[in-house]
Amino acid sequence: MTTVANIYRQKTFDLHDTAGQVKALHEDGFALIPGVVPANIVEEAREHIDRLTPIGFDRQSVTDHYKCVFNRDSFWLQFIDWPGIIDTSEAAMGSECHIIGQSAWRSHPGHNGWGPHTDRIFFELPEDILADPRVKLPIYLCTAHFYLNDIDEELCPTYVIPGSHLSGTGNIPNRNDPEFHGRKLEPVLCKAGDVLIFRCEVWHSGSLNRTTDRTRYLLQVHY
Ligand SMILES: O=C(O)CCC(=O)C(=O)O
Repeated sequence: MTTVANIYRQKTFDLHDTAGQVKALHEDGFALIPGVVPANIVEEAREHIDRLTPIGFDRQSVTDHYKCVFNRDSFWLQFIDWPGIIDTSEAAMGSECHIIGQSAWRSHPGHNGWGPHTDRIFFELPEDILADPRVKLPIYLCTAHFYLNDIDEELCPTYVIPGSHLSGTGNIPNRNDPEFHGRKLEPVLCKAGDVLIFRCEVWHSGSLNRTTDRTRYLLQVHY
């Protein structure tokens, strides 16, 4: 009998465990969901990214970045309301939540996405208020990362600090190597077809593609 090593460093959730994922968004700031996109669609998505050409604010270099790809090809529409992911989005943000972007990335060898940040802090709050169990910070904005490669530490994983959305601030102290309640940024290692959904206040970062011969393919849906 062979055993498969567990590569996951964070808690993982079943695709249809909407309540568990929403609880994780409130407690950790993110939820990692294995096995969302089947291998054939992962492959097709990579091929579609390879065919994109830059327009407007898109850029191509060591990092290729294409915005709002739902405008380019109906292929991308399926990711907007992917079963399970859209259920969590709507349960977290309300049934009227809608998408505000869909970005496709190719991060080539040498891509350096390091830069711990929040995506948006709508208003700052003292940490002790957010620690009060009577206070539940509403979820206003989330991003889902659809990973289109197996992600190891060499292939520019996304980094997160669990619970850091409860800092109440986007002014991250010691920004290059931050810590929140004793926790540092940790890489999200995962498989092609996995999804990480995270709320905008969580401290997170891209990182360096240390490989010489692999490109990370990523699709983001911003709700
Ligand atoms: O490249 C990544 O994994 C992270 C991207 C990111 O931090 C962002 O788009 O805000």
